[in-house]
Amino acid sequence: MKYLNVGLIGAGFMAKAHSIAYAGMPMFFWPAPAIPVKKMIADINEDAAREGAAKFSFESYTTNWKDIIENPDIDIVDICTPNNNHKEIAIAAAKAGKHILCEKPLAITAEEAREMYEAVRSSGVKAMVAYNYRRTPAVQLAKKYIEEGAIGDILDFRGTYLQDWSADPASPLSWRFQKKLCGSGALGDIGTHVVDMLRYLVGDFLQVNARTATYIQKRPIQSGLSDSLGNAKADLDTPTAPVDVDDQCCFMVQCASGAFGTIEATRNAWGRNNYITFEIHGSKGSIYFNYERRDELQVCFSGDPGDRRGYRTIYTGPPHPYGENLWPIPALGIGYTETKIIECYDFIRSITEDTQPSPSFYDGYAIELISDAVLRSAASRKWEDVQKM
Ligand code: SOE
Repeated sequence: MKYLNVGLIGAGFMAKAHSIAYAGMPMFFWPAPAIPVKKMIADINEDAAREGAAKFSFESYTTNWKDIIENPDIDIVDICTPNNNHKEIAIAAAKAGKHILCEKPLAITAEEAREMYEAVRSSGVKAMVAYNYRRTPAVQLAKKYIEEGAIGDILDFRGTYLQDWSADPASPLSWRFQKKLCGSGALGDIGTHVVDMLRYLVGDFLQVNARTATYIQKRPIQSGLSDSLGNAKADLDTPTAPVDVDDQCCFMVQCASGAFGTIEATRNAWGRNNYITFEIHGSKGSIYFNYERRDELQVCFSGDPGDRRGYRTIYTGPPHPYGENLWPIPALGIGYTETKIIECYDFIRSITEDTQPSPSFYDGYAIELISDAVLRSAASRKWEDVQKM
């Protein structure tokens, strides 16, 4: 059995998701392509690093991420830090010959993403961006329908990612509201998940026309980098500081294929929690997915008899992508963890089979070019081209 040693940087929410995936992957995908070994975890906050090592079962911890890069035993560098740190860590890891799993969005600008993409291309390491939702079996089934031509030529689509954790003005100013740390707000944090899924399903984006809004212009300052995702409420007398990223973004998309669509993302939509949806209309049928009902894919075909035409629901299970390795009965339930376990499996497999992981840093860079075009368009109030790579 092959073993791959993991060094994970950042000990917050995503570290938990990735650590569970490293532990769980071989239990689902047996025989595993390789067993990930949780060697070292890093966090600049020593308490977080120590606690992370204990909680997530890492052999050791450090407050200096460079210890992971310089450790010759480490095979994989897993980047779960705020977005502004991704570039420096990823480039150092690539130069040290480590494979990289990097949380999304890849970078805070397209220019940074380009440098990261070039670093991994010239070093030849495997590098994946953690856009996990495309790995939901129902999304993979949608891809299969599209590739088989079941819904014909894609005409148009709409995608959403709606949450409400930042709708409360008492929700503090974490790194997710500061441009220099995150790059953009709802767009980069959650909109890019939908961009990844739709780019994967309908193809390259050529042009966008966008609007963004910042509804809550100031938020209470929080100490430290840890991120409560709206759960910690500040006192009324806590000093505030400006928010300089979007709370909401909405844009039209013109695809290279001719298909046309809309995408919206907000973290201020009361009542919506992890409302990731897409609906794709083709010349011969339609597909609808809603992550809040992620075991289901709804499909409708023009060839169905007229008196039975309409959306029907398929519950994913063993016959579907990844299904044989997951649970033995359809609709037993795919969760966030399973999407991360599948992501881990595909990433480890790309290393052991020497194949290109997907979404790669190339895809991560392509998504940053789209985000840059969205922000340019929101400022110019005009259609903007997505720059070529
Ligand atoms: C916050 O909006 C967040 O944690 C995102 O950053 C994740 O990528 C998303 O999947 C869950 O919500």
